[in-house]
Amino acid sequence: MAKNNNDQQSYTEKDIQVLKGMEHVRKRPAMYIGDVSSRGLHHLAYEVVDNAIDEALAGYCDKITLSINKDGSITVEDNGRGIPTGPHPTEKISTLEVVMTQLNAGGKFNRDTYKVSGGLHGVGVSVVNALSEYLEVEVYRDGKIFYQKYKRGVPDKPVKETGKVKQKTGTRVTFMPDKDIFKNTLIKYETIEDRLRELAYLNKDLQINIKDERTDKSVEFKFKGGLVDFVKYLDEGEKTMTNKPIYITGERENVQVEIAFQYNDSYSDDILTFVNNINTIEGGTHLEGFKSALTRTLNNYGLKNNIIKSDKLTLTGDDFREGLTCVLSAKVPEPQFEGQTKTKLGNSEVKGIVQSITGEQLGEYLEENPSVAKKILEKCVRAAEVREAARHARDLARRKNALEISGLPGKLADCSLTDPALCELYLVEGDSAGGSAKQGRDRRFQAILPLKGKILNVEKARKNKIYENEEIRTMITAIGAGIGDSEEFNENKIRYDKIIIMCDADVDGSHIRTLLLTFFFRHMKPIIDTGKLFIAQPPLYKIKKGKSEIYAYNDDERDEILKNFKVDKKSVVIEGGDESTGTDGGSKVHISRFKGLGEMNPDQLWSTTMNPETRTILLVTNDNAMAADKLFRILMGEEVEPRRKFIEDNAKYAKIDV
Ligand code: 28F
Repeated sequence: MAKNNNDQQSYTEKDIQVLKGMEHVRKRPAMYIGDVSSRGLHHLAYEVVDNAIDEALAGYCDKITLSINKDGSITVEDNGRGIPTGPHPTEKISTLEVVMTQLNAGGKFNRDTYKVSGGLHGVGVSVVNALSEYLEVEVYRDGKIFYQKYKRGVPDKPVKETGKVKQKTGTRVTFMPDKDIFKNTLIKYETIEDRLRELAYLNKDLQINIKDERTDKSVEFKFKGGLVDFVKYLDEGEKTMTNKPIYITGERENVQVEIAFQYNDSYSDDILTFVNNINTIEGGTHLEGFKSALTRTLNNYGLKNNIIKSDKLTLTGDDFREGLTCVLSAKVPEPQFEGQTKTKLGNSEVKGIVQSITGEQLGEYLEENPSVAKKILEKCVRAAEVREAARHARDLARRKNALEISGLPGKLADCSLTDPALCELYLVEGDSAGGSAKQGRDRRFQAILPLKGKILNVEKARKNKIYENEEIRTMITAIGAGIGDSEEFNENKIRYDKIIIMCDADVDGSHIRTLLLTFFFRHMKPIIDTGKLFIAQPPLYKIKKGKSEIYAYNDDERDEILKNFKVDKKSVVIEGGDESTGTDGGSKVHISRFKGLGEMNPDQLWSTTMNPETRTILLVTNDNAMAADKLFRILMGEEVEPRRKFIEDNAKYAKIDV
């Protein structure tokens, strides 16, 4: 009797503990999923998919489907073994319930897959459960269907057997993100598609299907070539030097390494790295190992075969990466993630492992394919020659600059404070808007750099052209941290905490914005990675009634304001920049459309677009480096056909002037 009582008591204690866990997740969701913005919301879906991927990595699942349902809920299903449903060895309830409701339950059991510790992934499906209005799980196992439903992480009833199945095994989870937790619960199809495509490339032969029941969009991924297909996809439309990517794979000390790469005739490189299927945007030891082996192996081969003449010039790592497109995927048992966004691999042993595997296999490849090897090496030598010429041009430019007193470009209206943490730099389209911004700003912490006309399209230009370009040089000097990757770019020298692109809200403005984004993405990526790049949001309309003035930032807002003014929309005609009027049975309503930033007077520009108290600025993130890279190539690259297709596909959504 006493024993029973004890059991009863510990069971309730456990219950309370579980409830407390769920409460904590709901109280501090950001601790578990990073944030409650769109990023965190999509992370819920990835978390569920990750569990299915783990089952695939364990070798028991080859198909995963995700659907975004009409009501906004998400269903993920796999054909794995199904989460075990029998009594849990220590918890007295179904293992399924333990997995779904107890924090870190997945981690307690060693599933022998490459689980992710730290970072955002791998928090467990119980976190998704806690942050869902409701969640339903169905397990197909032992010829039976098991079912349980939860509300905000709390089970409705015990796990129940609801039916029978023949042969079928697997797990199916449906969840509805909780509107009390997330600012916006709208799942974006494209975001899901980008990540799941990436996962399908990273896990070859795995079938991943997506269906959006709201729009009937759907796609089915299955890539037999894995990373090789991934690299081909990234280089779609590029002229490449090899007819298929070089593929390297190996395993050492339980670390699996898989790499595919090739060279195209462009001047930028694109290296995507992953650890346990997570995009390591900040790189890390795996990337270091690869770069080091690539440089050494190609350099040795070039010297040995007299393609590199050692007395003439020395090649740098950059020279060996010009035009390189590469995907590197490592599977690491206990990854340590570091860096600003916890996406930099820290495990020191991985460097040597990737380096030796790459060195050996690339060495063999070069010996076996001498004509390809020669082509690659000659390209690297050419890159070095051009780099030398560019350095020469830069030296000249620097000497010219030294003559200026402060070293800062004359066009820059700098702020008076010097602590970078407090300062902002506005990059402004055009001299007239630049003038308004200079007058309207708070000169203590806001610096203004007017940029005239269209800036250079860096996607089409070689490095020396980029350094020679006046507008670009001015930006580099103003920002103060140099240009290029970590070797040449010094994050600590960035002179501003925010760099804000301010362009007109028209087609030209959006083109200039894209050119600037391309520049930052290709040549100052750390600015994006550390969350320092923003886009200003100037208003489109000024609506005036009597003494009150309201600004509208888009057409919907304009209509909303007109509604509040009780103006019959049909009686208002809005044309170009003309002022037009409507009536609500008395005083007139004036609507003016701003043609450009230059049209606003300094006060208006300050109060609508620059005042930190009232403005809205959009943060430029690099959540999906791959998608961004592809987009920039399409929009800014040489190939006309993919660009035309992109514009046609997106004509309804975006106005892009290319
Ligand atoms: C739709 C999302 O979550 N799939 C999953 C499995 C399979 C096993 C498992 C998952 C064992 C005890 C921790 C089955 N048989 N899809 C999914 N498929 N979890 S999640 O085990 C969980 C561990 O608790 C599984 C034998 N071993 C493991």
